[in-house]
Amino acid sequence: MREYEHGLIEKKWQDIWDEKEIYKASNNSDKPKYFALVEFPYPSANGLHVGHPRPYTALDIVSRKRRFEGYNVLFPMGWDAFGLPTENFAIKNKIHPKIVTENNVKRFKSQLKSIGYSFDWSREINTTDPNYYKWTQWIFIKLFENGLAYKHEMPINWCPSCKIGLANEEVVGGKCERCGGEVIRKVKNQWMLKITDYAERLLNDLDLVDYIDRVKIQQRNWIGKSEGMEIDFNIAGVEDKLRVFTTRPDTIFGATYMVIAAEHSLIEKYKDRIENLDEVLKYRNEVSKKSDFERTELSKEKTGVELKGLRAVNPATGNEIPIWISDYVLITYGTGAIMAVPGHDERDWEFASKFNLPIVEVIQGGNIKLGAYTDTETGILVNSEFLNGLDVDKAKKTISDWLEERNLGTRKINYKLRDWVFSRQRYWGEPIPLVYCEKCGWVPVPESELPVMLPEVENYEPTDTGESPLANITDWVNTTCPKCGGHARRETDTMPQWAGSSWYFLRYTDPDNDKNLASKEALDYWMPVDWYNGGMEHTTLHLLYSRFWHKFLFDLGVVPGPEPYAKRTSHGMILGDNNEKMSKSRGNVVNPDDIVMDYGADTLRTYEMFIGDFEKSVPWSENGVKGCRRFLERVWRLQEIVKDGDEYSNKLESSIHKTIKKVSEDFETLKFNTGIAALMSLLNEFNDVGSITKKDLKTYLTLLNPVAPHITEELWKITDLGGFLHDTTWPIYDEKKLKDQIIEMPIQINGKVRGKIEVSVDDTQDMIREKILKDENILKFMDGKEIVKEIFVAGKIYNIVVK
Ligand code: ANZ
Ligand code: ZN
Repeated sequence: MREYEHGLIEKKWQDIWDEKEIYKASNNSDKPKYFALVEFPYPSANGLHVGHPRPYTALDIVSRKRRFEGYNVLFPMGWDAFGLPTENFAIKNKIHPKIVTENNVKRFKSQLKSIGYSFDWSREINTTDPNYYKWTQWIFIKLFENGLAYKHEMPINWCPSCKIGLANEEVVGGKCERCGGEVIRKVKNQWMLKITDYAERLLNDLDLVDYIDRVKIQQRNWIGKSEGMEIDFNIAGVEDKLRVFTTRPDTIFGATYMVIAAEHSLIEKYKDRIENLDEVLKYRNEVSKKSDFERTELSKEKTGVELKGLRAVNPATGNEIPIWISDYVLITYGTGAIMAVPGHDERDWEFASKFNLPIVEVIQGGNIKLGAYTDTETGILVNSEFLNGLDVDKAKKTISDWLEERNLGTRKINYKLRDWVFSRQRYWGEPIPLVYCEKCGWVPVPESELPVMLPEVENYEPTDTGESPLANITDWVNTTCPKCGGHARRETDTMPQWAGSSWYFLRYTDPDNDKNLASKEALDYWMPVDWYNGGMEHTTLHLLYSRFWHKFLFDLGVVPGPEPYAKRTSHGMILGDNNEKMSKSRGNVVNPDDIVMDYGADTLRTYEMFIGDFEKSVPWSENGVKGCRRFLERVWRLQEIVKDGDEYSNKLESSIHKTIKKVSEDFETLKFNTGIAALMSLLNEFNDVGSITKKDLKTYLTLLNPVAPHITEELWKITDLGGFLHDTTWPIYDEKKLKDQIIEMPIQINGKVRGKIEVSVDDTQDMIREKILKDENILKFMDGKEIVKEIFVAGKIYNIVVK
């Protein structure tokens, strides 16, 4: 027997598969289709990380299994290559981002190829390819034409010392990630996408798809639908109102003060009336530096300042109540102002307790005495005049009608979901394909002129003013208006990294199409994606953004259904061996290249799937890798015990059927680890029995193949199982054979077990009696006596009484 030389074997089979194009999907096939998708990677300068192969191997297993099951499988790969890390790397190393991207893609691709994934590389896409981003721009224009893209003043994170706008991820605890300086908010006019128009559909259509629960829950929470009321509170002494959003209008008699967000327009408007303006402005300035997250952190001490000189009037009680400014109310939600009900809202309670504001109980069983939040979703109204005695639901309805009748409020549904800030003042992104004309306003670039190419620039560093570096290229910026022919200026903002990934799966269906983003036939055939696996960190951004674009394209008649992904699953992270996140600075990064080199791609794949529960985070262990390598070496030695035979070995038959069932089910339900464990224990049984038939081996190699495709294909060849493993079909189990076929049946003589005999589960009592009476060892205990009674329990035991 030759040694198990993984290097030679893996390279050899990768070349053969490539040459035979067996992973190429056809757009024209009689087979049922199966579209398996993994999130395409960002080709960073660090190369592949051992975290990447976990989801890729999982869906490679599913794809390989589906091919065996007779599907026409599309399992594609590409590059999500625009974005900040490349741009920053380019600036630092003075290499053009295009070149950086090319180099990184080359490296990623060769790494992925070395792991033996069954990707259809003929459909490779790259979001930075003009033939690709032409269609990203096309979709943007359609959004614009349909009123879903608009310009709006939005605060961005701004580092005054680096003079650049920062992405949220680049702000760490309010400080600039690069220089450590304090980050402020700067208001910029930004392109926004109206994802909120789709909030209700994004929520309801979760019922149409098969996503794991935690993904659905996160999406629902992120969309955050709330039903309540907008209520107007008069401001005493002026003809103006302060509008609030509340989900609890029933508690209005307990509203003892108001709170507005730091950015609320009331402050500017009544500057002259506010007696302590300096104090208010000082507080507002402090708050402006904090992110929404920092502002609303529950555990932190409440802060705020009263607006002296301005008071609101509670429309239910007629009482004048103070107005405060505090960071716990956000400008970005509801109306940016609240009626505070400290008797029944925890944040209000903390605030009122700190600043000695009156607390009134309006629902029995509130939290006044406890000082901790109790459930006031149910209960009976008190201290609330005409609401007294009603339960919460009735009170809500009564007060809502009462307020609406008096034009003091309207029922309102709010969503936590915000419109999508779509502008970046950066170079390495898709140019936004619009021009601004003094006469015509914003005008889209005509489709025939797409793509608007990202121009070559000398310097792609961010500008001092916070504008995109594109703004400095006057030749490019100055253009003519497609509508009136007059002078116009191009938009110099680029799109966010999320743009290219919001529709990429569609392009895989027809990647070279230059007339459409993909042909109707291709989309009708392949969509929706049958199974999409990706990280939990993408649940609320990428997953929601792409569902939004897909719904929009559905409304345009471009795609055949309302949802892009029929099924969504998510994997856990792979941590360093010390249980911390792998990172350069912690020095615990494992390079998959080393594992492929030293142990082989099949070992890497097996280990990544065997490492633990696929959905949980798990630490890397070099010993675990070694264990998987030893397992494959034992598989390799199966060639020494295989004998001819077209049937399963008697002694192994039921174990094999059981393993087929277990592996088939586990590979469908994210339990790759227990599926592999079943294959490990079947291997032990093979070795215990000492010899196996070709049929035993065939089934074994087929089951293991999706996990370890190279070694199994090689063994198939060496042991002469006929043709290629990749041409075989997935084994099926026989329900009837799941029970053990051969068992060792204990034989009792006068109440004592005196021996065991091997019987088949189908053997009749007579057949077994015959065997017993031939067994010398057992006959000894009968001592020539006469059998007076026999009790036979099929499949379990044979009792004999002799006298
Ligand atoms: C009075 C009240 C009484 C409230 C009570 C709650 C409990 P959800 O469910 O998340 O939509 N709120 C409204 N706008 C806000 C903003 N911009 N920043 C911070 N808080 C805001 O929560 C709605 C509730 O959150 C609203 O109902 C309001 O407080 C607060 F016993 O009004 B409530
Ligand atoms: Zn014009």
